[in-house]
Amino acid sequence: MSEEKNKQNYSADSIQALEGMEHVRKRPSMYIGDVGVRGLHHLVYEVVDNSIDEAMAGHCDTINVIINENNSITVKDNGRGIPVDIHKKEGVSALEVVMTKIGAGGKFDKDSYKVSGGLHGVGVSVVNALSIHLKATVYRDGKIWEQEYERGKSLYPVKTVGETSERGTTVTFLPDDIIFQTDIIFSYDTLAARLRELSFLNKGITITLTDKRQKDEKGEFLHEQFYSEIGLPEFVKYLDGNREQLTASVIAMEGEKSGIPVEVAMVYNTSYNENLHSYVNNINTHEGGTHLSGFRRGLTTTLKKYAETSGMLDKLKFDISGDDFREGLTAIVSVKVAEPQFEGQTKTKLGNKEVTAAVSQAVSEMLENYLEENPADARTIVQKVILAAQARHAARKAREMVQRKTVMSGGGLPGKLSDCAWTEPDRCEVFLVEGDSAGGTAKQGRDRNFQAILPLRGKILNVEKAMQHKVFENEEIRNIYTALGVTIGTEEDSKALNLEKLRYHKVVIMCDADVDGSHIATLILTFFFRYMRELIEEGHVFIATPPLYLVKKGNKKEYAWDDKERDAITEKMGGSASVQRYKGLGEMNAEQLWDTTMNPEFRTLRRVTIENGSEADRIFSMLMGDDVPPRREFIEKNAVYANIDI
Ligand code: 0RA
Repeated sequence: MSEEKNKQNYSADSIQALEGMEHVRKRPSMYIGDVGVRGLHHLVYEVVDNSIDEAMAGHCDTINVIINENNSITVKDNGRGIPVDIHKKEGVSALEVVMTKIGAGGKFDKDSYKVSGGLHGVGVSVVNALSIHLKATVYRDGKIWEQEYERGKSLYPVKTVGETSERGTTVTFLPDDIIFQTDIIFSYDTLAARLRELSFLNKGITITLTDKRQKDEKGEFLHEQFYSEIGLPEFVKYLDGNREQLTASVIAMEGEKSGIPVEVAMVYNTSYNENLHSYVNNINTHEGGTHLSGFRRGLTTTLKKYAETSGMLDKLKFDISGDDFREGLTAIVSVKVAEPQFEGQTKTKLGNKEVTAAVSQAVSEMLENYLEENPADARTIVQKVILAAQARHAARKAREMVQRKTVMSGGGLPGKLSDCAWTEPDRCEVFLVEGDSAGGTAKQGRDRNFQAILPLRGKILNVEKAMQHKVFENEEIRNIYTALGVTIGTEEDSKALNLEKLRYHKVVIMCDADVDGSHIATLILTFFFRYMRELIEEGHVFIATPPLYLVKKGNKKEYAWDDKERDAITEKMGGSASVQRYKGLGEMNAEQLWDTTMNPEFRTLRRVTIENGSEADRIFSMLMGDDVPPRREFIEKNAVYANIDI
């Protein structure tokens, strides 16, 4: 009877398990965010996070990630190996439970401090459910154990397949193309950026990435190793590699406050940009939250106190604001929170109240010590803050002008804007077009009901190198603010955006398909990234893709977006087809521009996303900064048109 009951329980549980796995397949976005490129890469992070947890618990120091030839992924670690003994409650191997039960991960080891975990911390079973095939191999207790699955269902009970003196876990999975609405192709750069970030956030772990799809000149697979001996201070140096440091050393601390592990590293540079990156349990919290507030508070109070007692502020006629302390600052705040509450639009804002004080105290202590021990650096920093405050006063007027103009909607629109007839923002789009002549063509070609055109004059200001007040004084940039209906600024945070009155839900950057055009697109993107980041994060920013060629024969006309396409069309039309290379939008007439680039039925708009905030920051500082060699290298590596995958 008791056996009978057990059986019943077992089958009831396994039905539940099945339902869980089926639910993942029915509603994958609930578990991995989306079923596009981002969700696809998320699968890798989910598996790697399990190995990171094992490393954080002190049982593993090496993680190898391999992109296999068929775009399956292998993640191998040298940890203790997932347990394979029979799980008492489930009646099957613990490995099978971990792999096939939603939310089972980590259940066995309550004592271990499990703080990592992907965006949703859902566990490897989710990856299994979303894979055509997955194989788990465990090296443990002298034996090699194995189990395979198809779309989350085990193909056989866990079995031994050999003996070993090694320890560890290897997982190989091939994502299911029925689930994903994108090709199953992994981006080396995207994975590399995340693995590099993880190695900085978790010092002492060796993480490698190998791409078996690509060989270098020597016939070896593309390969990189990520390892950071000291963690965040190295991360800061890496991020600021293209900027000029104000002080020689990075200010860093690591400690625990109220049971919350806090790590901070920061350095001032000579730029005018603020670069704060924050993490909770290795997850980038790009909406910030309580840990970031704590950092700001600690920074402001400590620096202010130091500046006041030093007497350097005595002649200052105006207040110093929070912003001023962060101009030219690059900082990383990383905390580990046992039960993080994530809030905000993208669930990347930390809500746990107790964290603010912990981080604020940690930062105050670290900074006080640093300032005391490095008086020369301290003076340099305070001088920089004073300069920032002076510039802010100059900027205030400019900013108020932007605000005043933006508030008067309708009448206050820029003269150059050719607005659309409809007024519902979710139906409307605005094209930012380089130059008046292309602007004229776009104006003729558009559907004036829902498409507005804002021509921009030549190269817009490089905001990477400009002081804030210069940015707000710039006419082209002011036109962008007013045309979009976006307002800015509080005293505490002058760049705080208000998107409530956004007049168009699609903001399309339309530039020539050549080197100059991509430079201008990059300048505009840099502006959006530094000053209107939420606009990108909320998915409003797009890049238009005009064709490169027109292939004609008789009255047959076709467009081509690259050389391969051009050759295919030429061949299809049979010899003697004529090929016209578009050098710029200006060479197209209004009808052609509409057909190829503006008509929603046929055009391709590329939505701009930020895959990795810290890497995007580094790339913009490199592309738009003073240093030429790294920029040239990047552009050469990324072929003819720097295709910035941010
Ligand atoms: C729980 C308990 C133990 C190991 C693991 C989890 C583990 C999970 C993963 C996932 C990827 N790599 C991993 N490595 C280890 C072992 C507990 C013990 O041996 O006492």
